[in-house]
Amino acid sequence: MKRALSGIKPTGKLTLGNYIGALKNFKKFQDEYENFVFIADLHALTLPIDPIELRNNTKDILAFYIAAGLDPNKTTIFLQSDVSAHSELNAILQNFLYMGELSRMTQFKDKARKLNENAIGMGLFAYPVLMCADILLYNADYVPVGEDQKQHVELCRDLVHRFNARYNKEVFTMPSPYIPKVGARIMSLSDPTKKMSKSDPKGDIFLKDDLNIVRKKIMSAVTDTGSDIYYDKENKPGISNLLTIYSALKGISVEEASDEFKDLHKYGEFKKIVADTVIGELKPFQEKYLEVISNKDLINNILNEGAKKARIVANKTLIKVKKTVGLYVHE
Ligand code: ATP
Ligand code: LTN
Repeated sequence: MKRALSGIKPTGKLTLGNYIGALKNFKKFQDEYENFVFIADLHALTLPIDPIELRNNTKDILAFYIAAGLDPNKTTIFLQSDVSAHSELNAILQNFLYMGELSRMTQFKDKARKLNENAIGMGLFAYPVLMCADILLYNADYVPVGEDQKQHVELCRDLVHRFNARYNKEVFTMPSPYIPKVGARIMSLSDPTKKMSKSDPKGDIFLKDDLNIVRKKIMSAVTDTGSDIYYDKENKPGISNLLTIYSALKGISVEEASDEFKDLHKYGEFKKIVADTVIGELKPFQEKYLEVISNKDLINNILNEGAKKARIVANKTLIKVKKTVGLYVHE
């Protein structure tokens, strides 16, 4: 059976971009694939973060996973730091990715640019190595992520070629990124030329926002001059972003959405329909989230069971890798 794996790091407040680009797609895999979804808490340490905030974010993500329809009986849901094989494989894989290629990663360049040179941690630089360990431990065939993570999955593919060729056997499975056709890069509502990002939260809709605020944010989203509603990312980035949000939530193409609105010619009316759609999606999601977040036993139970299942799969791969590279594995 094919496998899918993905994760989200528990930094900041999750946005509608995270939901459409990643979270919403995780459950697509749980009926037909062996599905692994984890909370990338070690990755959250790559930039300074308050410990209490990290713990709260971690519980939030778990509750979001369940609210987004992940079923712990079908999907192995776990915490990265609960499975020590991630750190162990990371230590081995560090030797198979190179400084040059890591320093070319867009995410690293973007984040490092905002820091003083003396404050760029090794973990931030080596972020994609740990991400490779995450993916390869589970022999994932598919990795559902938004557009910005594609480069990391591609680097992981390079590593698989390199590693398997070095040892002349198929040690690792080749992963493929699964990028949604619509909504892989949701833009900020206040500046539709910038990504909606939880580390730079301007014009973001947060998944926990009060629904009246969500409506206000959408109604005041920056749009373009004119009154026609059609998809044109270059000349109408604001309207195109709203059309993308609408299409992704409705499960239709942007062409189909443009067709629906071709006779409307009123941005206000259009925004109201988009707001209704987003609120319609977020309302049951938030209700489920509140149910889970208040149930500590449920959270602990899901994480304990998930960790047990994940460790079995991950340790098996780790032993195979250790043997391959010549580490002495004694039974
Ligand atoms: P940060 O800004 O702190 O780097 P982020 O908002 O990009 O955070 P991540 O934790 O890096 O969030 O991303 C979680 C998942 O959400 C990833 O698969 C990422 O590709 C996806 N994602 C993030 N932002 C967007 C967006 N604006 N549109 C679509 N997908 C997104
Ligand atoms: N880098 C990802 C989170 C992440 C991930 C992974 C995603 C860490 N390890 C493995 C898919 C597969 C991000 O969302 N920023």
